[in-house]
Amino acid sequence: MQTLMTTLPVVSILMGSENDLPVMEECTKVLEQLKIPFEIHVASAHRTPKRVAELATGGRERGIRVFVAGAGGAAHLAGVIAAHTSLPVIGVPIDSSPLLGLDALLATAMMPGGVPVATVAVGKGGARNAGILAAQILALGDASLERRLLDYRAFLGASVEKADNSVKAQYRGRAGAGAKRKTGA
Ligand code: AIR
Repeated sequence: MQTLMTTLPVVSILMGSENDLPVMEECTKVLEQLKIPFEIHVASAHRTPKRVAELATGGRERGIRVFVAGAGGAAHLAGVIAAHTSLPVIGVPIDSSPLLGLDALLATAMMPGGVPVATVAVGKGGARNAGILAAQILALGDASLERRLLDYRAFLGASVEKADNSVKAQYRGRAGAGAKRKTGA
């Protein structure tokens, strides 16, 4: 199995506007946590279409293996990237418009047959999942990244258990908390 022994970027993150960064940072945080090198760009399918085409077309040559594209409104960024490369493209719909991301969700997800974009949820949760999904794709050829992903899952599980204990502690001793449901009439 081939291992990613490189510090060159393997994920390319594009966003339609600098205003998308607070959402897309959720993706960069996950990639940093999983030690996956990435590049990051602002490029717009409508405002800088040639730049988007160049970044997408040259991706494979730069060593990129997965694209993550976040955009809001008439969000064509992920789809345009997918039109220019055969590398996997993950689309993050961003809730930056008066339609709160429903427009971006449909524009990103509803690709014509033959040119897929793997679309995640709208907003920060989606951006985070885009990072994890990119890592899962890369981990198919990288056993040590697979281990880091398993550690990440374990960490998620542990934080839910911690939250469970914290909520129970807050309700301990309060009327009704922990009371057994009466059965029968
Ligand atoms: N956008 C930029 N070019 C094409 C699109 N769809 C999106 C950005 C951002 C929204 O338009 O991704 O979410 C508003 O961008 P701005 O720069 O006006 O704040």
